[in-house]
Amino acid sequence: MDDDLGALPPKEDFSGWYNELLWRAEIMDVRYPVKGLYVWYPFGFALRRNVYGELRALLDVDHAETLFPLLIPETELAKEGEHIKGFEDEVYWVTHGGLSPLEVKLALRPTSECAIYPMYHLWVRSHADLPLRVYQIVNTFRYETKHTRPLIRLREITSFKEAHTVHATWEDAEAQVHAALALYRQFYATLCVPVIVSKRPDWDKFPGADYTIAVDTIMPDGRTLQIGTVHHLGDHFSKTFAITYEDVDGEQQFAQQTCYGISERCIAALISMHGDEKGLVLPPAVAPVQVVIVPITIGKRKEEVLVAARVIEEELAAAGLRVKVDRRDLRPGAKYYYWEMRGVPLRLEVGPRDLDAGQVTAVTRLGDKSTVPRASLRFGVADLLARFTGTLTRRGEEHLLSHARVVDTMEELSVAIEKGVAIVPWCGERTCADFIEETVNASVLGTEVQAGFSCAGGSACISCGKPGTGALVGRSY
Ligand code: P5A
Ligand code: ZN
Repeated sequence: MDDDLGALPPKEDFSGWYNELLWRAEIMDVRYPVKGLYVWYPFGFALRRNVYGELRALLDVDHAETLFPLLIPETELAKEGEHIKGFEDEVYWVTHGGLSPLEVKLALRPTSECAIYPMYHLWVRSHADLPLRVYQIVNTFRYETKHTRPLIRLREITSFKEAHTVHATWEDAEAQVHAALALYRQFYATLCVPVIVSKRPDWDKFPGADYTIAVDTIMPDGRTLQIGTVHHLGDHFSKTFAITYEDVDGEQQFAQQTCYGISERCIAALISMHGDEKGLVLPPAVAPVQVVIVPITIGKRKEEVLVAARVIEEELAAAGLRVKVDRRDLRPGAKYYYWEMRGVPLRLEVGPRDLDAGQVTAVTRLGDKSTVPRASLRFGVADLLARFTGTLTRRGEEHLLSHARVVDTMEELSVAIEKGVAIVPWCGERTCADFIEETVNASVLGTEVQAGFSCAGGSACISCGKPGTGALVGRSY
């Protein structure tokens, strides 16, 4: 057990903190002998199940879940010119079946457009089939050459949620882009993770898209992490894969498409945003254990305390909470430490004195201590958990605001970028973006920035002085 290892490295040393947290909280085991591939511990997997349960619930309202093959024939993957150009450096190839070379090489999907769209060619017939909204949660493979990191930059993305939609008109597809962004906002609100939404510059859009809108968050060290993207594909893929429908007048039309994806980076963001030097801090909505009960059994009323703990457990479980009594033969302090590392939002302590007073002692993962009357425990616990969620949301927003600055000179930008992101006026020209990027060693991430602060607009481009609008600049993972 990780009993007396003490605190984690300070969060200021983000990489050190993150790596040690992942194994001490039993999220990921990084010892698998292939670079960029990691193993989910059962506790991490329980967290993953809850997080993806929230995502599924949001999608299931008007999307259908499906499952496509992992292997894509080279002939299909190569069809859309921009798409293959964007991914060719990153594809893993299957070239043999046993000892025999394959006639057509097979790619491990880096994403599934070229697996799904040949089938959409068969599925989409008439305007009555539209809109079509399908998603799958699968593993995908990308031979990443940048520094790999668990949950953040993987060569096997184990939890790639990809949605693929088909529409009659470009405007319908655009409405879907906005619906997908609203869905992602709602998902991240459930995780209490604040986001910045912006439109990626043209040279940074998804290969084969008309445009890309990205969802970013700000990590503890001020660097951004792209935690979701929504792409308007226009008719690029429908022309390549002949996805056509018969319109109301009996004419054949090319369909308009979107796709959007989220990976386990959502879990990296969740962990990094809320955790502290004692370990994970998890929002109740996704915590594998929401309430842990620690019986204080010193003295001779041990049996009575254990019975009371069991009754409380049953009562809270019946109310739908994920609750656990820690009956292990350990000091209470060791148990506190153990569950704090695993991010349990609420700890209930039940001892002889609590029994006599008709109460339970409650301590949140952020250290707020109170007593809850035994008679109304269910409601007291629900209230504490709801407040806890509110506190995480507020702390997250404060983090975002304190790491974002609206500035309009290069000098201010170079100061702001050391702490986090900045919004600067930019004219939209690539040469100016290149100049900004070189000067402050950061990236122009996007435009039309939507976040919890107002952005610069209508002022002079900080590079050339021509009229500009607000662009998000930051250093990203
Ligand atoms: C959208 C879904 C796509 O692949 N096709 C289907 C589209 N978009 S994307 O931007 O390339 O990827 C979607 C999101 O996945 C995350 N991501 C990664 N996560 C971990 N490791 C990686 N190597 C990795 N690559 C991409 C990003 O959050 C991205 O926004
Ligand atoms: Zn300019």
